[in-house]
Amino acid sequence: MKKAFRTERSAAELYADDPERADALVWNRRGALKGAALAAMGTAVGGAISFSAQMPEGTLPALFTRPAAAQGASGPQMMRIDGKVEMILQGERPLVLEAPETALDDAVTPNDKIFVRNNGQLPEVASNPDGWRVTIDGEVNTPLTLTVAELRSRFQNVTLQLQMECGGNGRAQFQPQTRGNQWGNGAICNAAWTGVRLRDVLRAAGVKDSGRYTGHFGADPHLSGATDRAAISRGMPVAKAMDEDTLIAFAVNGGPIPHINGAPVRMLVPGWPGSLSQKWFTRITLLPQPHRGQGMGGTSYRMPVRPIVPGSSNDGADFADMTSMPVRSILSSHAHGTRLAAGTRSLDLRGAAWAGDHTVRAVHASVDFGQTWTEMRVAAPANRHAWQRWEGRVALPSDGYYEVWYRATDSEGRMQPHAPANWNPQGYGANAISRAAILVG
Ligand SMILES: Nc1nc2c(c(=O)[nH]1)N[C@H]1C(S)=C(S)[C@@H](COP(=O)(O)O)O[C@H]1N2
Ligand SMILES: [Mo]
Repeated sequence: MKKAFRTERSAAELYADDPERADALVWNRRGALKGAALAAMGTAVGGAISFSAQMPEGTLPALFTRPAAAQGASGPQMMRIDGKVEMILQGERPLVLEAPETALDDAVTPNDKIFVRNNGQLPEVASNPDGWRVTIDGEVNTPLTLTVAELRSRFQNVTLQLQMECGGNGRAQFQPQTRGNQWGNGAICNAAWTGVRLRDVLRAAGVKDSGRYTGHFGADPHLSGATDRAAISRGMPVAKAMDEDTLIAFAVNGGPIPHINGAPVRMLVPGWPGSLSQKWFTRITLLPQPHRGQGMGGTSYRMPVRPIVPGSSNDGADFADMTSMPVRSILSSHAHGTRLAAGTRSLDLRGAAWAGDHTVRAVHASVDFGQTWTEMRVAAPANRHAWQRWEGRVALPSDGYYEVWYRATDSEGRMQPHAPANWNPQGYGANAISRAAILVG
């Protein structure tokens, strides 16, 4: 049986009260966690730390560094809106809601568990969804304006499970903290989207040789209400637009798209930053050079090519646009901070993993601070660009405090790293191994 528990204090509280004592507690004299310090740490996390001898030097228990929902007031702020399960509130204006990892326990993400990332205001609900118009213009032979009904009837309809992940997913891992929503791993969904292939529509318009990049537009007003500014307007190289999995979607999970997730029609650019997947989609333009819309250039959705000093300022001029998202995994069977009955000696774990345009080759879990790793079973993706479910069992030798560490390896052999790499001002690409605290007894 799972039950919430409270820790006595968080690392932040410890440090705020008495930094010297906190340091002594956490680091001891030689920088290793042992003896009295270990006992005190165990008290603080609510149970003796199992495998403490394996804890890498300088590692703090995950329950200190990342408060759990089960810790009540010190945990993340939750919010429930119509049509969604209870989500982690990342921002109210614009509204941004993250799915808790345990909400992502379905192979196909239901509508009420699709995260929300708005940059502007919500547009009005379309009174006639089928009559909503989408324009294709710019470097094309025949500019087109098509209604949703025409899109549906003129082009082949396809249904695919597709990852849609915010470019900043995992941002909370970065130290120093970067600007933007402090996402955990929950800015991801894998719903079944129905629509037409963008490439079929682009071919109907006839992309000229000069049409090398796209620019995307939507109907949501800018947060300020200014009518000459877009809430967000991103674009990509035409090759990604021509990928057979890049869709103009008018349905999700067999029904209409929820308004907050982009109804009546949105783009789906799987495996690349979610910001490309224009909601309330109205127009795509073909360009000879990269689009200069809101969210393009500078440090937006761009990463350093050569690492920069963490915390330094940078105009991003030398950065490169993000393309395929890095490998990441979630644990959906057990929430961080779960307490299990005394005597529990094994855990059946499950979750999902994905790797942008690539696939996931392996997922491993460790309950001894990374000393030994158990290989999980990883299912094949339902289709290209779908996430992959994983499951497996780990043994727990005694009662106490554990951390489940979980990490995926992509088809290119790249593994989630031990710490987020390539710090950048807007906090993209943090995909370090995740740690979920579990208390037995
Ligand atoms: N029109 C429009 N499209 C948009 C956005 C937006 O604010 N407006 N946000 C983008 C971002 S940053 C992400 S991560 C995804 C989120 O989609 P969701 O809210 O359905 O989860 O939509 C993208 N498309
Ligand atoms: Mo995003």
